[in-house]
Amino acid sequence: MKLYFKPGACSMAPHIALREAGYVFEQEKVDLARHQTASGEDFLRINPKGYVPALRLDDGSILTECTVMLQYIADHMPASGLAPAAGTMERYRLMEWLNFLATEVHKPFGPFFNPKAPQEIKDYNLRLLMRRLEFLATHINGRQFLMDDRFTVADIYLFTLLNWCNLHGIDLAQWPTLKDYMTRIAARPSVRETMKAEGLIN
Ligand SMILES: N[C@@H](CCC(=O)N[C@@H](CS)C(=O)NCC(=O)O)C(=O)O
Repeated sequence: MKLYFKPGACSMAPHIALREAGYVFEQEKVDLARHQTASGEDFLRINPKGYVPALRLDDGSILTECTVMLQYIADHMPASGLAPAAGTMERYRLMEWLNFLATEVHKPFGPFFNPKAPQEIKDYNLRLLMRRLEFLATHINGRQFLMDDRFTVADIYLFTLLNWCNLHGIDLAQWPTLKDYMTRIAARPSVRETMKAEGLIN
């Protein structure tokens, strides 16, 4: 298996999940502006959508989309416990979280990474994100993880997204439950190893 990633981007979620689940895998950095991998491959031939993450499976095929990849990673290492079994109500709850994170938290961050995005769009999205973060802080209050005491791929995804708050001047200290949640997850060996491998921490 091989993960195509950009340091600190949403590809950090499958990266953490691969380590958390105990996979042996390869990884290759992508220069998204040039659509080129570190070894010089044309990334558009790997993922014509042009974005990370992309996961090359052992049969050579490519899987894209964070939420799907996270479930694939969890399902193929069931002992990791990173996702409840398919078909159970808990699994639908997990998918509910993953979909919420992808559409209501991940995407509104988009304009903040684009220097050409109009300020009105950034202001609008910031207000939206503040509401989502408020909701998440209330939900996590009194819980260890999104799904109570079960650590899942949804927590890995949320950690990856909340990590962007620092970059865009959103101070998580205003939600102590979110700040504590981030500290708890950042301390996991898989998270530290991933952030080291991506050059984000020493
Ligand atoms: N729908 C995709 C979105 C992935 C995405 O937004 N990737 C960003 C990094 S966080 C990216 O590669 N952006 C570059 C681009 O779209 O050209 C997913 O959920 O995996």
